[in-house]
Amino acid sequence: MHLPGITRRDFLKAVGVTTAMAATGTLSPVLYAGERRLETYPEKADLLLLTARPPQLETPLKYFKELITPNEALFVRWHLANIPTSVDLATWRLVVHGEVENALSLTLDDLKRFEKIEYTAVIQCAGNGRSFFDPPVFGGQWLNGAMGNVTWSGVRLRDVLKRAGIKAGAQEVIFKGLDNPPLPTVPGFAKSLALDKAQEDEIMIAYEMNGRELPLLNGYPVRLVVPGWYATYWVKSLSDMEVAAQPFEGFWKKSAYRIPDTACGCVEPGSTPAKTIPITRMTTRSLLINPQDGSRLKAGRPIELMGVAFSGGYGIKEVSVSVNGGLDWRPARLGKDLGRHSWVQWYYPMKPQKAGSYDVRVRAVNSIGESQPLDSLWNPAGYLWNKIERNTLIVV
Ligand SMILES: Nc1nc2c(c(=O)[nH]1)N[C@H]1C(S)=C(S)[C@@H](COP(=O)(O)O)O[C@H]1N2
Ligand SMILES: [Mo]
Repeated sequence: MHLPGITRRDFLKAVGVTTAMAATGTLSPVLYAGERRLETYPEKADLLLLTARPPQLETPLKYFKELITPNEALFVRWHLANIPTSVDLATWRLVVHGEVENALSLTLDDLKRFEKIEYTAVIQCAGNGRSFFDPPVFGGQWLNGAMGNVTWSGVRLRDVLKRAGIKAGAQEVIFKGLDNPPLPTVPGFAKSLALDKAQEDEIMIAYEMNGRELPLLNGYPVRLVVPGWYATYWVKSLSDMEVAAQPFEGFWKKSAYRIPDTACGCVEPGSTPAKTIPITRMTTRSLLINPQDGSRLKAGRPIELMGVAFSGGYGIKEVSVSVNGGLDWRPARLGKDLGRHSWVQWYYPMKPQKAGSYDVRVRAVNSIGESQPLDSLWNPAGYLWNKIERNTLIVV
């Protein structure tokens, strides 16, 4: 929603204060976006706190210097305040029911008997970068830290569905986790995939992140992984899969996580789209990670810029860098290729001779030619952020 007549700073304050009040019932001025506290939660590193109830924690950019984001540093996002605080594997089951020949109730050990698969994939919240939209939009005011690059291992969703035996005429699979709404009137978190998508080779029920069990806040004991698509589909602490004869009409599909049904997924800033569709695949992005925006450098001293680039499942073909505000672009060198769902690190040598302020921009192109816009493409929910960002490096 567009808020006319409110400055960006007022808006961020308003959002933050509301969130803080929801969390604690009191006014806590430290919680507004742009001035966030670093917090340590169980199994997690020093992450930036967006909201405490439900926990929303963002990864500081320094962690993206690594090709793989450590489990402790991966961002956290829950929609509902009643999140699982412990899971007992003796009683935990993953159930499969609905339009199936054999309903299943699987222990974690049962699940681990299916063939194990593994790949590296970017996980990114659909609202990553939302705080940069202008005019501002409602929703979690993420900077760029609602993302990470993780090696996932687990089993194919398809293999589990096959064991259950899908009945003819079934259309979708509906996924639910262990989290519950705080009030019966609030819809529980559930997402669905059409059966043909659900049966793609790569869709995973993951029980490991980077070779270790999932942190509780990231969905222990298992979560769905839908590589290339935004994380809203990556249902955490997955416990219930229902094969349904009808398309799923739950709140999180019908009303939330929708984008304008236009070629760019965007509309005129501040306007309401005529028609919307569910968000799916991630846009192509590239970011400067080191040195960070605003850093000071010494004139005449060579430095290597580095960052990351990724796209929704098509790999990165090239990354170019401009150190003069977009006048000249030169190719960056790409690092190790961990597959089309992973991000790739890019490197670019810079030797600023003159003192002054350098406008540094990065642009990626994926293997099917998708790139990034110069100006932000606006949509009312603040999704798909992938504008070519402006970074300022100050040379002294
Ligand atoms: N059960 C459950 N799964 C969920 C959510 C949730 O609220 N409940 N949020 C989704 C959204 S919108 C995001 S961005 C990711 C966040 O995953 P992470 O906390 O592991 O980073 O989880 C997804 N899966
Ligand atoms: Mo999200």
